[in-house]
Amino acid sequence: AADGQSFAVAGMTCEHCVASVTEELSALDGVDAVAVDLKPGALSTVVVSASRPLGGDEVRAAVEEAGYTLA
Ligand code: 9UX
Repeated sequence: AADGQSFAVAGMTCEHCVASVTEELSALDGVDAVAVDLKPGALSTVVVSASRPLGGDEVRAAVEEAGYTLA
């Protein structure tokens, strides 16, 4: 899942955070894979691979639904 759109997410500190964000983003239409580079105390990098271009608003909504903030 190295290919995809990259987003910076604030507030993720543990593997449960990773699971929550991955679950929400995976539910978006066309998403094939979600890869998270967890950086506790900093901005984590989330790479979303999808069969279509993802809109920033839908990604933001999914991240916020999981309880985090799109930087
Ligand atoms: Mo537990 Mo990760 O509250 O924020 S899910 S540390």
